[in-house]
Amino acid sequence: MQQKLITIERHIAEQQQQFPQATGEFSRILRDLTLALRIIARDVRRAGLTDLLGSTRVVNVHGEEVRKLDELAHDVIFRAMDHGGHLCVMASEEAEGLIHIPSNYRRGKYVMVFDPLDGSSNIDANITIGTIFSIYRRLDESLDTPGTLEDILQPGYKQVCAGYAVYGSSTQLVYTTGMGVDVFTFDPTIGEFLLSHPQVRIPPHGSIYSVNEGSFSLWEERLQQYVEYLKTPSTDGRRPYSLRYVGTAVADVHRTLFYGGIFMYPGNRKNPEGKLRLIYEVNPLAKIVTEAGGRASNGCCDVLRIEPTDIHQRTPVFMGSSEDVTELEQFLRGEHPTQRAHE
Ligand code: P6P
Repeated sequence: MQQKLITIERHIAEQQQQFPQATGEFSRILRDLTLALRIIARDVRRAGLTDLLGSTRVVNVHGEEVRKLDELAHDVIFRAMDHGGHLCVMASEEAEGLIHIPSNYRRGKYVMVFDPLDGSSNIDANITIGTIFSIYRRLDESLDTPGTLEDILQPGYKQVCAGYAVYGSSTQLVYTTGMGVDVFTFDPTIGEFLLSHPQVRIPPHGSIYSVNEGSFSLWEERLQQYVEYLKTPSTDGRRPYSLRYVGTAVADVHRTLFYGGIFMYPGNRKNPEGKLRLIYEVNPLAKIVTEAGGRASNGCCDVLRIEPTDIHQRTPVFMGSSEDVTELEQFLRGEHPTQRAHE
């Protein structure tokens, strides 16, 4: 049967009808955000032609060189979102502290955190990159004062919306408001995101693992045992798994969402907390994976329950098919049957 032609605006409006008390403010946030994503997608696709590649020679708060597209994406999102009257504060990978709404604009009751361009190191090689975002309600909705750090430092389970855009062979927008995960594919001939994969569900287990195995020697022994287990042929044919690693979290998680398996960015002896940022990378991706029936763990518990203490704090993360993440946690506890045989 032919899929109904539904734009993301129509989809948001239909979802909103299920919340009688909804004011339409939330729909307008997503409308403004999708405008920013369309602009970023356009510039990403032309980057090679309009000298947007390369670096600004500026170093961000993390000591990483800011790529021109990083800076552009950050500015586009800020300019699309700052005047809508829906947000009281924002935070971004590209900004050290809180991003306040200019005093000449009305503030709203929502908070938005985002990674404007995830995968920056891949830009010059034309490898898939993405934009990640989360939306929360402010802690005290009776206020119309500027949002605070506490409004930003909310645990991931409080997200009212989470999603990402992935600039790959096509541009797709994946988002959830807690009623499942829907995927929209951008049609540049009409400038619309059209619903292409409604209510995506992640397979309960997969046959792909995704990790930078170059750090193997720095991992704790039980994680080494888990990855060796994945690579060891099994009599039921479920193993060995295949290794797929793009090096852009959005791309690796997007593949995991559709094909199943497990994506990992673990801590190691040099970086015990790993590399990925909890608030604007891990939590939105974890919300998507969890809403699609998967799991997202820091190795021992659900990342969405972590109480953040810093805007840019990092966390180890293991996310994907529920059975794969559960088996990983079993290994890290030293309780997998194959480990008892060794120990
Ligand atoms: P590594 C991209 O720079 C990023 O922040 C994530 O998108 C990605 O998963 C990770 O870094 C890749 O890091 O150390 O494997 O190159």
